[in-house]
Amino acid sequence: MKKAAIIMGSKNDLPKLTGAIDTFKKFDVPFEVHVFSAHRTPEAASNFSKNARANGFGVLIAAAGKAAHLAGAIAANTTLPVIGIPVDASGLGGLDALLSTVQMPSGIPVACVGIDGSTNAALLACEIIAVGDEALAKKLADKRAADSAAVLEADKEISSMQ
Ligand code: RP5
Repeated sequence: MKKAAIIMGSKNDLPKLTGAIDTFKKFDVPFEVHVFSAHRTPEAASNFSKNARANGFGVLIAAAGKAAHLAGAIAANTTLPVIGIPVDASGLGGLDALLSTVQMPSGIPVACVGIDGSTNAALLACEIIAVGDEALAKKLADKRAADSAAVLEADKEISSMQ
């Protein structure tokens, strides 16, 4: 199976990424976690990205806050799918990072999830890997079914209170 990477711009972003880490563990998707900054360690970020396909990765997640250019910088150096997570790391509530991540100029795509949306980023990464992996696709479908059942159960419980 192809690996996923979670790359964060600062170790201070790590608390926002537990949802992604837990999701990869839950679905048994192999992953690595790294800290590379687009502005503090541009060469390390670029080297990782340039070599990611040869190193067995199938999808890269890049999480950053403030003027968040990490996902774009990673995407510039690979044709692997890149998912950006805008992190709330400033007094602007993450809107700064959201706009920086989502508004990539045409030609270098970055798929952007919601602010601090690390669980969805990992689920999307799993779905990308599952395009070529039936067993993983089945696990994802089972999760959807379990989520649906939980909502139907909640409806029963809440509606019976009235
Ligand atoms: C971004 O700037 C990082 O992704 C982080 O969210 C933010 C602040 O970084 P630190 O100054 O806390 O390291 O590059």
